[in-house]
Amino acid sequence: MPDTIMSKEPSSNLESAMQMLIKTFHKYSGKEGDKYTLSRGELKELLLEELGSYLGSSKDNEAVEKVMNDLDANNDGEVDFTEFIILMGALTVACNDFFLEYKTDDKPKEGESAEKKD
Ligand SMILES: [Ca+2]
Ligand SMILES: [Ca+2]
Repeated sequence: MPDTIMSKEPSSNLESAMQMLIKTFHKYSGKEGDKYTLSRGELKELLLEELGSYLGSSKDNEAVEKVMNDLDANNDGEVDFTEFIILMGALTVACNDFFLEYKTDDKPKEGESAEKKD
């Protein structure tokens, strides 16, 4: 039962990360309309407040509209938790790709004073 899972203290970082995803979603989804889905406005708020650095310079309505349209798989104008988790999955994959690229290309870049590991 979700209730018993959520009432337990997370025992690992991964469990707390999962709880954070759920809590963050509901923090915004409960603001207007359906409590369990994100409206366009709620999604925008979540993206700007929680993922501002990922959106980078594209903090405009067009970018939010694009994300909304990409995420709203069933075209009901709302992003439900399943649709939201797909975005988080895609972003995490992108972060992992970046991490792997950085790891394999381990030599310090020119002009950057990267700390040397022994
Ligand atoms: Ca809502
Ligand atoms: Ca939807």
